[in-house]
Amino acid sequence: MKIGITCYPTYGGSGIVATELGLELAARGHEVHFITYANPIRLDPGLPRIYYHEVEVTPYPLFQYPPYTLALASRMAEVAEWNKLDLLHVHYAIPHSISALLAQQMLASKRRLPFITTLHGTDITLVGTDRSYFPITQFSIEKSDGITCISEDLRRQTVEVFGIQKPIRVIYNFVNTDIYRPDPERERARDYAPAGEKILIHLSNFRPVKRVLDCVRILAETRKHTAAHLLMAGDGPDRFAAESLARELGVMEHVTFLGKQNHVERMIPLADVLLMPSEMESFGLAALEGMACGVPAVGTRVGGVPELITNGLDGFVENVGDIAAQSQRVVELLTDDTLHARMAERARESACERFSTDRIIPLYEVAYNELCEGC
Ligand code: GMT
Repeated sequence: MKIGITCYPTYGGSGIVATELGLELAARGHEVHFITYANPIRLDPGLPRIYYHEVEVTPYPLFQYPPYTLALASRMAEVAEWNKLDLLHVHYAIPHSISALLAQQMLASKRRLPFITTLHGTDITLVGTDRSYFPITQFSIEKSDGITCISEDLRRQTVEVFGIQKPIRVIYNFVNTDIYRPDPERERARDYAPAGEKILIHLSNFRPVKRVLDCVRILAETRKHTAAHLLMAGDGPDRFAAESLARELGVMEHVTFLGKQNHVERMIPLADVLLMPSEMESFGLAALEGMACGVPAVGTRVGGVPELITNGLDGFVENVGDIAAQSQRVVELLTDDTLHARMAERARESACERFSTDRIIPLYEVAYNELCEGC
């Protein structure tokens, strides 16, 4: 098939999922056209059957807000026509679904161009429910020819909050378990923990919803019981506050702020435990990447996380903001080698058995085929 993919190309789970989906589809013989305003971070240009079409948004003194949604719609219609795309697949409803709908209408007299919208979380739970975006989000989801979302919990919320009548298919996020895998050598761990301290890792965009300050608090609590070092991968609005808190709690020398990372698969296997203390997480891709690397997560009982982590089996989930309980789980994992080995093994197994590319990508192919029947 010839598939157009649109996503946010910068750091964020939805863009990562969209990019990796495109790479996997191309590897399976499909032709994939990324239509985005920048090259998606995990996209290696030059791979077979992968094309990248940049969306240019021309500024003009009259435009206080350059109309990206319209520039994207124009580019989608052009790319679809010139490359004879079978469908568009947009990730994150706002504004990508509306652009796809416009592109579809622009081409309507010439050909049918169905589009599928994948909901990722904050497009529904935070941004979509904002008063100014609610009606357009609802409209664009209803107008999508196909709708998928990344957890049962997100489907429930989408139906409850937006009253969507159309079927919403749950397709869980996935991980390439050949790329994300344990590293028994863990050579580079010594760079961060020269005295053999255990390593905690957190990965996110450091937005308030991620509660990155909790990671610093958990480290400080954990260090009262056992030596540990925290790797903070990513960047965003709460980084400065996290650094300040680390100084305040006297643990700054035990935290490394790594900044944005393009190859998290090289960092995660260095860790013993992954921290995901989020306020909300519709899936929790970082935890899945950790599980695939044999790094159990201590996360929170929110959104779709309990669908990913089976509490007590392949990781732990505790209540949001309960630093004592989350630290207690971290300490258990760092001090009980038998527990850690068992959980690390189960985490890897869960990633391979439930969320591998071999299992999940065909579900998207089925959705595409159904969408294009009668094209
Ligand atoms: O978590 C973010 O702030 C980024 C956001 C996105 O859309 O890029 O992530 C959402 O999509 C990810 C990929 O499907 C999910 O793994 C995350 O759980 C989800 N984030 C939230 O629900 C907060």
